[in-house]
Amino acid sequence: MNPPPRRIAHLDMDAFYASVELLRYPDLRGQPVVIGGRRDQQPVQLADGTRQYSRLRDYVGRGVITTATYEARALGVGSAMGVMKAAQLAPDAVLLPVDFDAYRHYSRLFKAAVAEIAPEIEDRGIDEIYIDLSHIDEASLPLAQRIKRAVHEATGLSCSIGITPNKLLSKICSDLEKPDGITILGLEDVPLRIWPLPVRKINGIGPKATEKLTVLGIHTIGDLAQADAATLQEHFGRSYATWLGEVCRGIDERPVVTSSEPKSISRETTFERDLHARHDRAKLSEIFTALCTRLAEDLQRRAYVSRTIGIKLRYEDFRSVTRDLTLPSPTADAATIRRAAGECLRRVSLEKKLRLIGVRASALTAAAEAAAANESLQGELPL
Ligand code: TTP
Ligand code: MG
Ligand code: MG
Repeated sequence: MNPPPRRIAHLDMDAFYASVELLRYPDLRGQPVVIGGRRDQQPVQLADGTRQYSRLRDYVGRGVITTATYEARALGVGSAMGVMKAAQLAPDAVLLPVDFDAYRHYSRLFKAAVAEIAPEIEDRGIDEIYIDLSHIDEASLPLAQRIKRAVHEATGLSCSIGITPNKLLSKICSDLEKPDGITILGLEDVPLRIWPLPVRKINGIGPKATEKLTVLGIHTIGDLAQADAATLQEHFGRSYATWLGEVCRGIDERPVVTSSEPKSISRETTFERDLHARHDRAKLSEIFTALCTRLAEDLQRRAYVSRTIGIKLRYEDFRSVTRDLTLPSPTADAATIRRAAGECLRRVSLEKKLRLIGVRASALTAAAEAAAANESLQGELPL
């Protein structure tokens, strides 16, 4: 069996710190706002219930802007700019102090919301993640829309998503239609969509390399694709030149590295029409077995074994029940999971019709670890 073609998303929150601030100061929506003040720039609540905000023009100090709303960016203000310099461009813009605790809170919320839909996540910092969508059976556009909706429901915030065959292109794409954008590209779109972009859009071509490329007359990614390999090698050395030659063609094989260990992996399905355990027995059984098989495949692909198998049922009246069963030894085997889930099913009422059925594997350990533990156990057995 061939693995499915890679489908990688990059998701980046829009004007992240500023957007979190607007959640608590919604009266600032639509205005130029920059984040980067000190505590004494905290808004003041007035007796009449309105708030008084600090303005850039009143700022004195050496502070730097972390980010700005898109309205402020339209005035030329942005990340990493000195606050006093920004004050010259946008004197009336509102200045707010940073609140990292709040940003970390919303960072956790949006990542958890995405993980509910697509658990193979590589954390790339406070406001961005890569997501491996290769094993999700849904077209890219509705999937991206569903992820954006989940993020918005969990946080009230918008984000932008790029979906392509690899991390390199997805990182570029999540930025192309910001804010609130979705950009989906295949390798065949690289000449049309990627080549016109400046070389610095490639993650890994920094200011220094950009400057050297400019001197060589290479401004766009397309210029880079046309460039003479020997010349590049002469100026950048072999390995960086080889890398430049690949990235300008949209080639990038880096895997999505999921660092955080999942607590559980589950598969569930909502039926097109409610099903009854007795009358629709054959159909239900088929769906149930398929879920167990897919769960086993999820475990195997991610190299986990599970000790606790559980089920979730949602009845036609939206009431849900769960049951689980702990096994004598961890497994990633479809038939074992199916048997355990079947045991759980015997312990719930099947009188009412069902809307949804799900299977969950928890108490996970890395398969290699479990095998090693098993071996050392056997080693200790008296023969
Ligand atoms: P970014 O994702 O680069 O920017 P952003 O989310 O503010 O805006 P965009 O819509 O273009 O993605 O960075 C995420 C957060 O990291 C940003 O809200 C503030 C912080 N940050 C800094 O503190 N300093 C910086 O120089 C940058 C670039 C970001
Ligand atoms: Mg962002
Ligand atoms: Mg970011």
